[in-house]
Amino acid sequence: AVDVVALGESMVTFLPDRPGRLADVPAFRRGIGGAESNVVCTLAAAGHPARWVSRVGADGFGQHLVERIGSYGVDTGAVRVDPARPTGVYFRTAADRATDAHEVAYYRAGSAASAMAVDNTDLAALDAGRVLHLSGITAALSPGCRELLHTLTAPREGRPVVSFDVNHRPGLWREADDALVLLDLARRADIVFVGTDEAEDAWGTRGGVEAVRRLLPEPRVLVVKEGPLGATAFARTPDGERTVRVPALTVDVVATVGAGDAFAAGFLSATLRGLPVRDRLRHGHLMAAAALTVPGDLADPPARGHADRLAALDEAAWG
Ligand code: KDG
Repeated sequence: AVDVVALGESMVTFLPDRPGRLADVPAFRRGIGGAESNVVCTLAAAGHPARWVSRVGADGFGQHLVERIGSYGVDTGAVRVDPARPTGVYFRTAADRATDAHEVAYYRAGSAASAMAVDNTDLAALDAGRVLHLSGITAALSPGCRELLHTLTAPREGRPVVSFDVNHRPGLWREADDALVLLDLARRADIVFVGTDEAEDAWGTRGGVEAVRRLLPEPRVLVVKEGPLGATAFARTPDGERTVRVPALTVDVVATVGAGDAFAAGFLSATLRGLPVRDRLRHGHLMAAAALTVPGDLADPPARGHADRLAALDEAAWG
């Protein structure tokens, strides 16, 4: 049985090895990116059977994505190859260490993944896990992708637990209303991840984490992240709502890219293992710390037993 299935576009990424303007970069190093595949790669590395569902072009970049993601132990059998559209790629400059300022150039409009739709995607493969992980990036790609997310999040018999990372990417939204679409999807999900900055950007929430919960009372579990400060989980239990906040680990940040995905993977891993809410947040922060200290999207996460020992450190160590 599969623990987690994720749907989303992945891209080959090109990263320079030193800071500077995109206009000045002479050479790039290849990596892979894609918020949802980052989540399942990290989960698979942590020992969870996981699957990635997507669409790639009939090209070397698509082959590379399938091979690299598969090398983490992720099942890629339901990935479709589109004979007519290319695999998306993107370039990212190295972040300024002080401000995290960087440039991103996407080449993904009209990509194979943007053509994902209800009638060309393996819906049975998507429904076969305990958790189905989705993100708001897919909703920005095309009307067909939006309809697919709408179908997958519709209340229905046998629906897996739906995990939704809002992942607001303002640069990708063109023809649809991002605020409305993302709010609707988040309200239909069981577990939602969102940053206070994203919520403010997309929905205009002011007043911190509680304001986000007031806007989004529906999800059984809502995780509101405050970057380096910490994260708060609002979890509905039979005895009422529990609110748990855990500060983030203090790390020397190399690049924030992929940290949110790693956080979601840690949180979901602990959720699948039935750990208490505080430990879910701690595992989220541990995985995020691993991703924050490497330049690209994906880090080698600590092995499960190692992560358990770190998560079990007492309150003092957790700040
Ligand atoms: O979360 C990391 C992603 O943002 C990155 O891998 C690229 O998926 C990506 C996107 O669409 O921004």
